[in-house]
Amino acid sequence: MPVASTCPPATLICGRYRWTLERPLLMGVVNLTEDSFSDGGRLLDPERAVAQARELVAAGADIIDLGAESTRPGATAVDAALEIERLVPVLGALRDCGAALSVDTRKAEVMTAALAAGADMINDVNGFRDEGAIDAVRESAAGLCVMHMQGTPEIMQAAPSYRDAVGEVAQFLRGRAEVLEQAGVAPERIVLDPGIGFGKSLVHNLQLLARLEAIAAIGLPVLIGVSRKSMIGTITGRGVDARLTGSIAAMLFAVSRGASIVRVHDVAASRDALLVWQAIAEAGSSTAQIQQEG
Ligand code: HH2
Repeated sequence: MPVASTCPPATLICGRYRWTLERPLLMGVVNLTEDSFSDGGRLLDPERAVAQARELVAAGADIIDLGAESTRPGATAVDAALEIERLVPVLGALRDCGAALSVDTRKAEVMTAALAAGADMINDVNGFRDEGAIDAVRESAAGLCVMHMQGTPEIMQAAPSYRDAVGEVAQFLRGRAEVLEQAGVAPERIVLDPGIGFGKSLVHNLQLLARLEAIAAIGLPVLIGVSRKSMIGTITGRGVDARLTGSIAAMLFAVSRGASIVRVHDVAASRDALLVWQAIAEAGSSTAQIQQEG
């Protein structure tokens, strides 16, 4: 079944959660890794990870994205057993934290374990291309984030190359959504992500953000992760810990071009920025309506 080609579906289903997407959703990042580029090593202790997740929920996160393997450029792979060992206790402790629980993994085995431990969403930077990945998720009710990545984290930033980055990424995402739907996944469970920084140069990242409508036009909700990424560092000259202002600028641009979910490290600041953006955007659309009616 082809995916819809106009507006995103009115609802997004992620396990226990169902959203109507009238406002952008905030996904807060918690990395249970040694080597993530922004918070690696800080949250390996499950108690600290749980406390950090609870803080992000209190600050306004709708979704907590738990990752147990870094996907930063050059990162080394972690085996499935270790990912599961890191994730399962934290999922259990956060089950009633008040936000949907997403697990960032490429491995079918980890997806199965995460779903059994209560995950509401699986976020796959490899677009459910690993063997068994679709079978692991098809019969659940979990939301599925399909991300585009050229290459693998080990080599993806060596020489990213496209004829037409926006067209190729859109084609890939449309194709993966079709494969999932053909496997029996309801479109209301699917989210698409162009994968900023995953096998892309600065120019590719900028083109994808500038023309994000082309991805949104596929007709499924779009997730964007720009928070603290190297594209922000390259443009501003700032280190990882000083990229908040640049990250917020990119996030607001993305929501104005159709992103429905934003993946961020700094939830409190992002929430405030989104609230202000949304108040202005809503006033603009009601003024346009009054003028039309008049
Ligand atoms: N970015 C990262 C990881 N997972 N998932 C989606 N859907 N979109 C993204 O842009 C995305 C992602 C990289 O960020 P982070 O988790 O902070 O770092 P690391 O991969 O080093 O753990």
